[in-house]
Amino acid sequence: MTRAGWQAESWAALVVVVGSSGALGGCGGGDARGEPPPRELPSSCVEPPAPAPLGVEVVIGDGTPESCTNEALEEAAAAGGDLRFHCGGAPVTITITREVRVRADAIIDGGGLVTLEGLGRSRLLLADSHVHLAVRRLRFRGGLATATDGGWASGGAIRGGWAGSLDVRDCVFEDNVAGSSGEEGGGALDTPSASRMTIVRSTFSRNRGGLGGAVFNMLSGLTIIDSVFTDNESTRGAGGAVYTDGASAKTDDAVGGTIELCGCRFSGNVGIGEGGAAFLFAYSPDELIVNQCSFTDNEVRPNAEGDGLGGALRPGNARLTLANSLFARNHAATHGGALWVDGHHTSFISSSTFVENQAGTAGSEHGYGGALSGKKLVLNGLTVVGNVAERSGGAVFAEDDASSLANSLIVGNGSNNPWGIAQSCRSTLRGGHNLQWPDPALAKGEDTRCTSDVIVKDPRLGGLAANGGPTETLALDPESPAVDAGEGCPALDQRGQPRRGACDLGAYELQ
Ligand SMILES: [Ca+2]
Repeated sequence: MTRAGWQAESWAALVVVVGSSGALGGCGGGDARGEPPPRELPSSCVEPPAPAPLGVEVVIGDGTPESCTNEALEEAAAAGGDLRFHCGGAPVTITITREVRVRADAIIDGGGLVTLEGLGRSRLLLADSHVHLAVRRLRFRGGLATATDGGWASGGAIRGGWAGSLDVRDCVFEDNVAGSSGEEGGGALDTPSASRMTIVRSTFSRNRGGLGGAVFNMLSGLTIIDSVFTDNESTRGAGGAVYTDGASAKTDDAVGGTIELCGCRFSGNVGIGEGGAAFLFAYSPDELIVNQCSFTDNEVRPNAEGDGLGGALRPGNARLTLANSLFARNHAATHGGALWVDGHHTSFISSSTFVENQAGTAGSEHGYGGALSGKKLVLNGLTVVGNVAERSGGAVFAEDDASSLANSLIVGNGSNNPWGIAQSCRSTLRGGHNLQWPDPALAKGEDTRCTSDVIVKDPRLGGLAANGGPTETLALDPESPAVDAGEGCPALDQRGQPRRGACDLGAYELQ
């Protein structure tokens, strides 16, 4: 692993998030001691501008399906330009038995009619160093990464070029495979270092990679917008669908990059060790941003050491701003049923819903944080319902005294330890304006209050449902004690609706 950031980490520079609810003003709690407040995330996903046409039009094929061949595509890709296909009006499949080398900047547009099919024998596209490659309206299927020129067997469908860029829009990736050894992966896509990967409105299904079942991104900026990841699997390690290791070319300088996911759907992905859906590792001052995403039914299985951390998400080693997202029914073999974070930097998590996630397996001695586990957690405006930890902290397992919880609903969470303690929270957190139910005093061993001032009442919540906005939420009954009980909530609720009067507890504002 390229983990230079571990050494570069200066504990002295780490800022502890201080204070009671008073420090949690604005959008989730800035820090009086100098840490900037969390990023303001946009209320709808912003698509990055597409690369401009290169001005050299290249047509592949003469109008017949037979003319659209591996060789014809190779010839066009070697010279680059604005490549399009002329293969007749019907969908066409081009079998790729020898990977297509993209040797100059290219925009390859399949027009929604072209499938590149590797039959499980060959990678589909490989870009040279410094090449800027864009693909549009293409389907990539059955690619297998091969170690070309001694390079890594990463990126089963496409391997981007070092110090170049890879821009993917309106594409489909199915059943691509990569990563036979070591630090290889990205069943569909791989970006080597000093590059940038952009993915918009694309779908990834059943891809498998050693690390990162679908996407592997090394020391490069990454933006994924409005894309869907279903049933991808990492076969040797972290990141069932997405794996990142750094967002900028160097890990030990002051230049940071960004890894951003917005409007994405992760469902049924399986990872090993860390991050059932996504392993987002970076090096501060890199930043991690997750907005308006849903993570449902993802799973992280144990690695050789027995760890399975973050059923959906395992961010790490950089500041995280996560908002307006849903985590439902994810499962971690050990800790953090939905999310586990190492706590080297602050994680701001707001206006999000965590439902029925699970940490640990019945009968196991592991299982901390049914929904959330980690350090330096700044939690504001969460609805955390029906999560289960096998050992401790059915809702939140905070490993430190710096984490805080505000304006949140902690309802019906449980822990299966024999003492009846820590059903919802491992410890009493900083912060205020929370509701906890059922009454912690009625637990067998007397449960911990998540914050000292919790309201203990039935919150009268609805079930998980489409209540407007990009992700599902749990609605509040107008008679709920959560209505107007908050202070200093994020400006918008999970759906993007404004607060009405005093803010309501949880991720949903009654309108
Ligand atoms: Ca209100």
